[in-house]
Amino acid sequence: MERTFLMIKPDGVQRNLVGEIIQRLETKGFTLVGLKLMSVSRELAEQHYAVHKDKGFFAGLIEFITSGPVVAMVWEGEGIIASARKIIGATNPLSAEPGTIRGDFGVTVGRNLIHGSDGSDTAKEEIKLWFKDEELVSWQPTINPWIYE
Ligand code: ABT
Ligand code: MG
Repeated sequence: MERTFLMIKPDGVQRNLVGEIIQRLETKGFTLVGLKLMSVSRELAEQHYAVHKDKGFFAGLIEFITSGPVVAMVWEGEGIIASARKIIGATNPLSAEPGTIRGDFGVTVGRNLIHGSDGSDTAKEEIKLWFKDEELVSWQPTINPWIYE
């Protein structure tokens, strides 16, 4: 079973999309193993987006991510890293397919609603950056035999 880090950004929280977004992942069949509403310190935001530190949009991105509460989550499931990226949709919401979160609810790249880890190394790093071990719950939903053969 694979795990990924997903974070509903401040725009998703402000627009009351928390329930909608969680529902899409739940009904897909994925399992929530960590969840917290939190404000993001500048330090955490800069660590999370360190790969973009030399980009022109970095300062604005840090301002945005620290501007209001986010919902940090760890989800589990087979192939979840790539699958969650598909459910989320393309980085630029105008290019994201309808049916994806960004395609259905977003308009601009700087307000694209949700983050998802982009590979197994970044998923591990991001889970460690955002969650303590004891904040994650390992459990086997009883519905799983109806989701996985
Ligand atoms: P994240 O899931 O937030 O990492 O987005 P994604 O992986 O789809 O896209 P990347 B390239 O990692 O973008 C990170 C954040 O930077 C914002 N951004 C990106 C801009 O504001 N302008 C740009 O030109 C680009 C390329 C979008 C992402 N987050 N927000 N908000
Ligand atoms: Mg990214």
